[in-house]
Amino acid sequence: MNKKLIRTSKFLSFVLRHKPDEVGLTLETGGWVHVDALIAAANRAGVNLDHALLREVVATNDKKRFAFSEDGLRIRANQGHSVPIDLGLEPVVPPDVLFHGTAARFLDSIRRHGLQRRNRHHVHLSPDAQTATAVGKRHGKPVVLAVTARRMHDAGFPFYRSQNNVWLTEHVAPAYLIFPGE
Ligand code: HQG
Repeated sequence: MNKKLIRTSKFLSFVLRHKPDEVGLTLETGGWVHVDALIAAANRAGVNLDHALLREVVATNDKKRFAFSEDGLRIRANQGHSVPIDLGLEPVVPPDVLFHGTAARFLDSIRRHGLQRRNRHHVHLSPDAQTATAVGKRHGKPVVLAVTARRMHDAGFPFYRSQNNVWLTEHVAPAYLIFPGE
């Protein structure tokens, strides 16, 4: 992604995940917003956006963060929200193990409280350790934890998978975490 696309992606994350009201938008059920309303709101806020740029950001986004509705009239973020919306995801059976990338400085707290969703809707889990390492690096010295997801699921905890292959669950208790070296 070039600089312009990254800047636009960050703006879209801000609006579609966290602060739609800052640009005068309200998200519909499922987190959707009309493409035309989004473009108008962006332009009012001094952010250059048109249909072509929006399509390019959605198509080239490194993590496939955004998706258009089937009719192409609406757009939403696939995951990562802090605003209370229901993505309408169906529970799915996870693989035996999923991964969570975090920073070394959070480990003591995670050992005590498990993985908490913090200000997002869900705890975010990765399908592979490599992706988890990249997620952890955003916070500091990366550490990858394994989550015994299937065992958790079988104990009654639902898992969801976003359209861009991020695994989501409410909370991961310490009993379902494997720390490096264990
Ligand atoms: C940590 C990005 C202390 C948790 C990524 C994480 C992901 C605790 C941080 C998505 C804790 C929250 C989400 C506890 C959890 N004590 N720290 N008990 N429980 N934490 O950014 O998972 O680029 O909200 O380990 O790729 O890092 O935005 O979550 O370090 O998919 O599309 O609290 O965001 O995607 O940080 O990242 P975040 P995350 P995007």
